Amino acid sequence: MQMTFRWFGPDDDKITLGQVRQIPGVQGVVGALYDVPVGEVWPKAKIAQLKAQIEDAGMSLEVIESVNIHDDIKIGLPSRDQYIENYKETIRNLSEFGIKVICYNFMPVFDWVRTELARTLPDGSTTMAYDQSIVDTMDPEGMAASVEGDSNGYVMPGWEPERMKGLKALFAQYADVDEQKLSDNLRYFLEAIIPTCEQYDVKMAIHPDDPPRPIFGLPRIVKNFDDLKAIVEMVDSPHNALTLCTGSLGENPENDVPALIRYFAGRDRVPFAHVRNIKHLGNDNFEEAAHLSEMGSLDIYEIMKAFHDVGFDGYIRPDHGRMIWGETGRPGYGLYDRALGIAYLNGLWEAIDKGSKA
Ligand code: CS2
Ligand code: MN
Repeated sequence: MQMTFRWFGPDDDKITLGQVRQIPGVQGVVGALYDVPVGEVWPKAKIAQLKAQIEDAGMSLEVIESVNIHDDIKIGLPSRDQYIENYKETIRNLSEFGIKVICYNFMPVFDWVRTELARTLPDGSTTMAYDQSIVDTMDPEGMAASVEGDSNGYVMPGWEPERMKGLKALFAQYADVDEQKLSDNLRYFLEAIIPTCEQYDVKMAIHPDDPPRPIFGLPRIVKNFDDLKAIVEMVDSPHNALTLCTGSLGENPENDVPALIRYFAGRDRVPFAHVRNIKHLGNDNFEEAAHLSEMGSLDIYEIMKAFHDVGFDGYIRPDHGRMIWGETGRPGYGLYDRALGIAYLNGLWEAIDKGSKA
């Protein structure tokens, strides 16, 4: 496995590449261009600049999270063909700079959803949490306002205020998009782009829905084993792959995360993994926990063992962390707790690896 760390760029992240470089075992940075509007081609000059910044700091850029998908592709509008052509050009441009994996999601309208971005835990740290009963009483506008108000001034990817202004119109466009239609539109997209991915050796890695269930009446098609299996079978190629996010999938207690890893990583369909722990609170509610198994509901040892047993050699990163030691910053993306997560994941991996050879 190759340990990586997500970084939001010099203007949008308090954490410096110099700090990232000092986390033991981090070789790669997971990056993106945040100033290219969704649907437009990523310019080579900007990709080159990002890559140079990261390499100057002694690390590499091989994973992009995310090249987002324009809603017209998800809705299936005639304009999707132009957006798909743009996407292919972005894939070609990224491949020129050595990018191996593109993480993306296919969630309508919103990216991940939380009802609190800073819930205080008994130890005084803060974490992100989800309460289904709040979502049930909120409308999408209320949710967008709550995320914006709670994010310490950062724009959360997927929650860009300009997009949120057009929420009503966007919801109207999705009115007749059910799960079947959304899957058909994903298939259309994959059939169009995977030949380009094969030619340029870039793997597309879809991120699961977070939380893995429909919200606000919008369909969700990346929630569980059956969904993931249907997606990898839509186009049977190792370039049509998954971002195995243990937290997103693990938010549903019925998902057996180590079994999902054994199945999909064992079939070479997981080039990129997000590892984090979450704590189930009943009634579909959860909060994000420290990575250590005993702090949450997921068994992180079993998760790392599943990756090791199938010979996982992809990229991995700690996903969200709590805010600890007085750190302030982008919710979920502080330095300290994610660095602790990396130390723990590396420790588990070393023990599993040496144990397997003893
Ligand atoms: C990420 C997602 O911050 C997060 O929760 O895991 O936002 C992820 O980057 C996207 O869903 C992938 O497109
Ligand atoms: Mn994730």
